[in-house]
Amino acid sequence: GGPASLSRFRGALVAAVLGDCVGGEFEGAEEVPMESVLQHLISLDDDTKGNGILEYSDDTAMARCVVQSLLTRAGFDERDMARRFAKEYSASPGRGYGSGVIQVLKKLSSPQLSDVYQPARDQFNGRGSFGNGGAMRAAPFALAFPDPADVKKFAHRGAMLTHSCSLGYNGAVLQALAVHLSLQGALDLPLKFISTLITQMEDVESDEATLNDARILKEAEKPFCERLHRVSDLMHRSKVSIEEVISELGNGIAALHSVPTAIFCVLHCLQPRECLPENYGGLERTIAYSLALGGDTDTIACMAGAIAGAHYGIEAIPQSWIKCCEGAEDAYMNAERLHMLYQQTSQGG
Ligand code: R7I
Ligand code: MG
Ligand code: MG
Repeated sequence: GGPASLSRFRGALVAAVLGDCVGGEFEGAEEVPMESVLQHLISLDDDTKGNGILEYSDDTAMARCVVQSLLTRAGFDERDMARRFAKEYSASPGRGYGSGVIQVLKKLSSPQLSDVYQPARDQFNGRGSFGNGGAMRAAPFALAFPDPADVKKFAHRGAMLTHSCSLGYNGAVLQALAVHLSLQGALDLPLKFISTLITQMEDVESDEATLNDARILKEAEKPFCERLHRVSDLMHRSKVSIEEVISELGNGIAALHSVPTAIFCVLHCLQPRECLPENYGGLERTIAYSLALGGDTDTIACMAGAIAGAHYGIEAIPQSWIKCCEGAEDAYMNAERLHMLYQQTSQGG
């Protein structure tokens, strides 16, 4: 489809759910042989399975809250979104939430709370979390707001409800921007795609809070920019091993060690790769490759899925995979509603 087509919206939201559901199998595994990944993916084609056998985790649970809030309020409403996160957590606490964020979600359910951003600020001795929980649920912001300035602003605020460290919320901004660009067809020119992201993040990471957090945590001056330069370097190499990707970019639970990694997975899989089946299209390659990195597989595949889905569109996703994943049908339908909201906003209505 063309820029911002309905197919791209559906692709983004559905592939994010697939990445989460399919990636859950390997979350936390240190080494994942590609053979195991392919076996897992082939098992999804088995007709006797299907009907949502793979449950989604916190990644999708929270993204669904973001989607419902943006749709119901026709824009960003922090109190509404916070209330939905808290309600979702208390209804299904066993979805695999990060150990720190649980405290925030419990506090957010208190009716006495006056500032919904305060519980997140209290995390980790007042510095806030740098986990990837803000980034894993950031894609819907790109599907609700056509203007990249809004995408950045609201992805930031939405992440701040649980992640007040800049190394957490800037990961959400980066992920939302990547989905935004992909929706516009920007992955047709991969080198321009990565350089645009670097330019954007140069600006995002130039504020005082970011420079301060980076100094305290002994990271590069602009941590996400530095990682995106590494992504760009890896893109220019003729051969890159999984081990090199993990050591250069990471596969962990910190936003800094997973968002640039997810972006790399998408870029690397734009073309066929020796380690992946020839009959796989780009979307399938991206998901398979993300899982083979091990570590935080559900989240990396979820984020890579959103970016790749926005590029390839819904037609690139195997029906058998959709059938196996809890929440994929809902994502398909919600994508259409987001597409309508996005178009209303583009037309200034
Ligand atoms: O970021 P968050 O929501 O977790 C998301 C991850 C995804 O992989 C999901 O699939 C799920 O499995 O969890 O949850 P947080 O608790 O805010 O952060 C995740 C973890 O990162 C924490 O439990 C800590 O181990 C670590 N972490 C920190 N450790 C030390 N200092 C995050 N911030 C800090 C910190 O400032
Ligand atoms: Mg999860
Ligand atoms: Mg995870």
